[in-house]
Amino acid sequence: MPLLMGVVNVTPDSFSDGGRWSTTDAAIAHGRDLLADGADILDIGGESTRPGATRPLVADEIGRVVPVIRALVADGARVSVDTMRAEVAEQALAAGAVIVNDVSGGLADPRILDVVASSDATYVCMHWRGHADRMQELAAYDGPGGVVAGVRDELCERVDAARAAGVPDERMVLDPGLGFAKTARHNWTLLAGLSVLQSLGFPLLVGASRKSFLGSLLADADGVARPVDEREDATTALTVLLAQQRVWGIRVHEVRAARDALRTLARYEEG
Ligand code: PMM
Repeated sequence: MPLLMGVVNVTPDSFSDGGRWSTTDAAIAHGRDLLADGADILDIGGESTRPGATRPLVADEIGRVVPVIRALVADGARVSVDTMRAEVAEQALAAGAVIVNDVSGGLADPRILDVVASSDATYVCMHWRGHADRMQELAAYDGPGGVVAGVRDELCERVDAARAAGVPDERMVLDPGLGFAKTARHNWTLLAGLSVLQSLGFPLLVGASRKSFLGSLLADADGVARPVDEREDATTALTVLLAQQRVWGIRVHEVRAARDALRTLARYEEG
């Protein structure tokens, strides 16, 4: 079964849980709840990547994530840092994080690849085309093979960059980056074409939890999107489908529902 990565956004403005865990104490308590719910990994982030978000100062991002990482590592958690910045990754690794989850795949701050290379950390390399303030303008995939081939080819370029910096293949995980420079239709096409990305030979992480393509799928009769906190059942359905595709990891906000779904699937597969 895939690993469950529970999200701890230490941010005032994330789309999915904006502000609920923005203090150090609230974030640590939330991380502990996610562990109790069955998270394998806690993904701690201090920068919101919602469309249109403004970037925090580096020092503020470090101040948000490092104390939370330190406390949860001390509890025995396997911690990932969700950052695009080399300096934040460096401090997070020093605080005990063992995974660098870089939603920019090394494009936002190429030095992050050197930081990963000189550590033992796993590198999650996500498909990305630009910062939140302009990513929706970049959602066009006109080449042959459409979005699936486009994402595959651009991920391969990022893998080459990571290799060139010295990150070994065994420490890389790829992520299609649902919602990042992608329309709802692109996200569905990528989900249906995951096997193409899997054929690259790297483990895959997928983050679909609560994203807006689920809100539009579940829109009401007037076309009003289903609110973020009412997309959990659709998220859980995708958790089961992704587990059946044998992805390496699934990034979710509600770990208990995802864990229940994986336990059910595992028992079903046993027969
Ligand atoms: N999505 C978000 C943030 N970080 N990291 C990875 N690897 N994959 C994702 O799909 C991803 C991510 C945005 O969602 P959030 O605001 O709920 O954290």
